[in-house]
Amino acid sequence: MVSATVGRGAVLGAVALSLLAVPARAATTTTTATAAAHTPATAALPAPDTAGLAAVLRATVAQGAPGALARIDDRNASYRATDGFADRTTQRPLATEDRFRIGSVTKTFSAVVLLQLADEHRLSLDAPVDLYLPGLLPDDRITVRQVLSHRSGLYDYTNDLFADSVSGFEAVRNKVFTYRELVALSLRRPRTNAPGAAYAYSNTNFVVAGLLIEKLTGQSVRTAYEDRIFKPLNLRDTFYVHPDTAIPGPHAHGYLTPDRAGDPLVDATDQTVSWAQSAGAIISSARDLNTFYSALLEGRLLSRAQLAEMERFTPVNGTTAYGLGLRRRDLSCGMSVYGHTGAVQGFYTYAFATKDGARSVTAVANTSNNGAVLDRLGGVLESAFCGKTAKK
Ligand code: REY
Repeated sequence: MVSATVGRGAVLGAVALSLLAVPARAATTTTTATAAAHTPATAALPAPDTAGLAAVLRATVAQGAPGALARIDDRNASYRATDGFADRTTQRPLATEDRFRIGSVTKTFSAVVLLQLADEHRLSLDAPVDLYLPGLLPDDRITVRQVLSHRSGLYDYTNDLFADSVSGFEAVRNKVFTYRELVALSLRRPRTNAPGAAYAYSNTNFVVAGLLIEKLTGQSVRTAYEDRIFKPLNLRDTFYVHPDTAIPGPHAHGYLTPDRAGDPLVDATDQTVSWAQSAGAIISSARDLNTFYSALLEGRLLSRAQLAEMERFTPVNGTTAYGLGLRRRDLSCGMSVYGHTGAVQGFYTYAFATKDGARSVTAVANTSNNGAVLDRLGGVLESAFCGKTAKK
């Protein structure tokens, strides 16, 4: 079902009302749009392409995701769409309110905590990590900034853990690692580059970030996230439960796609995510991630100076750049959006917002290890920010 409401919850009209029959999965697509009665602050932005959004989710499910959801928030407006199932066993349809594992979107939260500490003059971005954590890393030239921008050269130990996706996952799903154990896994391998020399995405960097947070605050990362971000922004769907294995409250199940074509999906919902922790273990919802990125980009979490540091980007490829725990994606309509992607067993997430934070989108598919699903889901950014002008 695709429907729209305009005004603060008042149903004024249906923009595009249709029933999508998907007999094979008996799933529905629901788009609910709540647009502001007054001129939106993002007047320069085209209206989101809600039909395109529903089509992207349908295509994502067609590629093998049990379900997919998207939520766009545009100041007073909210557009929501879902397709497919939250749970393949009960066949409960996915809801836009469902909680999920956000994977590496966690990295922005970790970077925010460290940049707040920089605001408080308790951390210097250009100081070596060694100043705060003596002897942790074998190269005392590696700086905090290099770690947060994936330019440290620290090898990503998850390449080794998940060389075989299913057996690798099963081997760690109930494990509890210390941060230092994860760093030690990385240090068994040579560095990928000299400090600062190149961008190379590595979870090890944000494990080091977690250690820095704990060292500098004297608190667990959980307390730091809660006190500095979850509570001030009233993120009621957002949790850091490590080493607990369950997602609290209503949530999507996540299904890991095996490497061998034809093998059944693996329900990966319950796990410690200890292999990622401050690099990827937060649980949240689409509403909360939109609130988070809007607040961040509107300057409500960091000083202007630290936000500017976060937004100093290193090119990654033709359409992506990386700041400090923050990605930039350059869209076909010429606009750039800011946020992060996440991949944890069972869940792919995109969470991005405009530079001024006025419009944000979060999209989730409840499978992973499926490149076609990830590619399709990324189309949500074009629908959300480029509107109908998006290249298809
Ligand atoms: C870990 C493996 C991917 C996921 C990763 N995630 O680094 C971080 C992120 C937290 O960027 C797994 N892939 C999958 C494999 C590949 O097992 N053999 O896709 O579920 O979010």
